Amino acid sequence: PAPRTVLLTGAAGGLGTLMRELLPEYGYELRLLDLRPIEGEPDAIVADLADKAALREAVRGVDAIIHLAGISLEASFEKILKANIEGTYNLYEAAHAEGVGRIVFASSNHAVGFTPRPQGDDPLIPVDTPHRPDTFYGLSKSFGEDLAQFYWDKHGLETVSVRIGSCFPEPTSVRMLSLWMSPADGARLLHAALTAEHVGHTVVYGSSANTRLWWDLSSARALGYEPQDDSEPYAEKLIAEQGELDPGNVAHANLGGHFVSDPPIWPY
Ligand code: NAI
Ligand code: 15L
Repeated sequence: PAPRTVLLTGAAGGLGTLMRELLPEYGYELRLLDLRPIEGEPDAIVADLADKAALREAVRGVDAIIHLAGISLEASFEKILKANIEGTYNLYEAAHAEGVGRIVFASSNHAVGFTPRPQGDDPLIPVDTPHRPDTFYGLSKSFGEDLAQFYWDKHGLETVSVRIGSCFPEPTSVRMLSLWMSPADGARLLHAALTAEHVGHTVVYGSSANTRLWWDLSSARALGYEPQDDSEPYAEKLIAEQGELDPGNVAHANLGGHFVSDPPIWPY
């Protein structure tokens, strides 16, 4: 049966807020969790991923989990270790202990951020390209994907790891023209990841059907994902403002963009 009750971790964040609005239309009942309280959501669980007892209780009885919580930019290894590496492990342990069947894991393009972006007639980046994290942050996403593979092989806990590009209401850079995932397509992809049968551990790229796509969406489409959006209408204005990407600039040459050289730092 299709999952109905879904735990959404990181529900107070940017993506969590967008998905809280869009996913109920697909019939899900969301249980929300975040480190921070969420205005207008008194039932949301306020807990740290470090709190194993709180996680056990939070996952109890849900059909699936969408795991967005964690540090979403670059930070010290110690911070990343606590929130993203140990935190994701704690969540998987809780899910396994409570018999939750599936997790959709918010991985990132930064797990493979040092992969050169395609230029000219180069092929799209395949989903089985080797991990090439561009930051400690990206390294934690590579770890999360391996953790997901391990819990599938060892315990039969399924995961779809979504290497999200840039999911924001609009693309705001020339790089994002290639990586943008509209919020509506984000909800479509999460819905596909929750409902496709027999996913084992599947890795997919998360973006809209952008004209300037850099990566191969076929494993996402195989889940039933049919993206409806394309960043191209934003291209003319962004390129006029920012110029075309310069292949000689290291911050433009790889999938991870400026994360490879000058990553944005987590402010907390
Ligand atoms: P965000 O930073 O806005 O939200 C992350 C949320 O996680 C925050 O509300 C924060 O309070 C919570 N959090 C952090 N540490 C926690 C902990 N120890 N315990 C409980 N909650 C904790 O990030 P955003 O943009 O919403 O991203 C969500 C997820 O998707 C992240 O895992 C991020 O790495 C991933 N992602 C997002 C992309 C995007 O375009 N928005 C692109 C690629 C990956
Ligand atoms: C990410 O992984 C970040 O969480 C998000 O804030 C964006 O910076 C995105 O990658 C990106 O590469 O644009």
